[in-house]
Amino acid sequence: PAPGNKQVLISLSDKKDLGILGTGLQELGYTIVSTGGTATALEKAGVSVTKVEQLTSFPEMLDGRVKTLHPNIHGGILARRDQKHHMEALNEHGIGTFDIVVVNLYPFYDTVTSAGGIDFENGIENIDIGGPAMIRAAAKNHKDVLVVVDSEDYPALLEYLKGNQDDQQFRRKLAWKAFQHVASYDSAVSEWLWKQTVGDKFPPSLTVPLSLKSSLRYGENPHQKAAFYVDKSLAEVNAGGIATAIQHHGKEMSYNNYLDADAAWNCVSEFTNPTCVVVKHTNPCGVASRDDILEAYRLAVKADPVSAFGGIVAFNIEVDEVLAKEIREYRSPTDGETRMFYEIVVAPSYTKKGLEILRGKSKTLRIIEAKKNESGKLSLRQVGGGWLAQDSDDLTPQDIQFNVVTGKTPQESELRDVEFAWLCVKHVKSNAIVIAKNNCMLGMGSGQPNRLESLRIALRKAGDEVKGAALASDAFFPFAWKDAVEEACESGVGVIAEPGGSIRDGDAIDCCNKYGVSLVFTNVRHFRH
Ligand code: 93A
Repeated sequence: PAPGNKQVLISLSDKKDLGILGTGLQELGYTIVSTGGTATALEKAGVSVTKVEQLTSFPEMLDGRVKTLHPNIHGGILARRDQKHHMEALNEHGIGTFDIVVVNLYPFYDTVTSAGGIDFENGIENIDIGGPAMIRAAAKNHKDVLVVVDSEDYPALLEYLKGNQDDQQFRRKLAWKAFQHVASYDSAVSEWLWKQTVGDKFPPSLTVPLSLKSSLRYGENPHQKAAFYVDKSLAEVNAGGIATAIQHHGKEMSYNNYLDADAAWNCVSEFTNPTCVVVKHTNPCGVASRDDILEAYRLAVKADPVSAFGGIVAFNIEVDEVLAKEIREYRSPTDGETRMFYEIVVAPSYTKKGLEILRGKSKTLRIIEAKKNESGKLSLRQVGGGWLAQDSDDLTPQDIQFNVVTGKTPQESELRDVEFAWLCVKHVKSNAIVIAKNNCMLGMGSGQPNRLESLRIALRKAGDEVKGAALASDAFFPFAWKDAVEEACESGVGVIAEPGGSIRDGDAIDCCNKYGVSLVFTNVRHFRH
């Protein structure tokens, strides 16, 4: 272009808002250079375009593999405006500079994860080479080249161009975003290639692309800074889970809120019947399933009203007007007066009226709508200097054989209680004991360094209701078997479920036989550290 002429390079797979961008740039006097499909789309929108081929004097070749990979393009992006010899080199070869580069990449992730999948060759063809090259070049030279990879930034770009100030912060932010875009793209390609090599087998290739969702007010404690990142690959396909949940109302979610909401949502999602789970400090302290969700809610709170106060309430069914009223009005079973107070309500959906009523409960109550987590996801935890990876604990009671090992066989209803208690205990921090009856958790003990202590806490919480209930233990009773199993039997439970596998299993069986309690071995354990 003639000296002083401003030039922009646009090459987009996702052509959202392209017309607005093209028109805006044309009005600002930019010459627009584009690749095949983008040029066609711009012309359709009434914007005049110079085709890349006109600049390169080369046709798009090798089925489009080589379109923009040419010195006439990359020279115009990469030349340092403050270096005389760079500018002289451009002049010598008749290359014009680019002031703006707008590119987004072949939709690789969507394509390889599309329903039915695609074959290997097709996957390979969807790896964008020229696009990342332009984005990286522009981001490197962001001091003089604005780089845009996200259509949401078009308005800000046009605003910026209308002003006369050169804001280097704005340019740097765009460059940061550009490298994030390319990095997450390359992660997706590399993970896909890894899967093509080893299948879905463990260990996975761990290049999880994270993007900052929000800064949090503070971490676990007010003196700790904190932020929340989402797994970009999952967010892009709008997968379930707390990270992609919608907040309808209330105070901003805190670090601890996310942890607790996640725990509550994961637990309640396990159940198929209408269920309410109350969580405090990541442990379910009340769980109940009933055909009538109002009753389930009341029972879940009643299991431990003291802990439920200020807790998180989660449902696996829609919150309607009636349920919302109950949540708003329900008074603490401890004094029958104080209205229950919660940090968060989580549910898969809300009716309009239900939402309205909950909004009226308090200004701060966080109302969260979440989609069910997909199974088979990777779970990551940080330790000093590294990460531990495991696949998620997706076992359901249907996957488990409940083997009766005592003379006494549990009744049908006791077996159902065992299954219910087993589902609950999976979500309680180890050492974990859960006592349940008639689809309702009566007591739980969590996080104690010995199982006996957890047992005693659970028994105390269950009180007199323990008689004939089912008791589940997330792992077998070890050396203190005598104390623990005997105390459980003496309390009056009807059936005990535990994984078995201890060298003292025989003693546990003898003890249960002596008390006429049924013992069921599950052969799997559910540690949660
Ligand atoms: O095939 S490529 O790897 N080689 C290139 O030279 C090239 N130049 C642009 N991919 C290339 N692109 C990509 O084409 C861009 O990243 C963009 O996603 C897409 C736009 O193509 P079109 O304008 O023909 O729709």
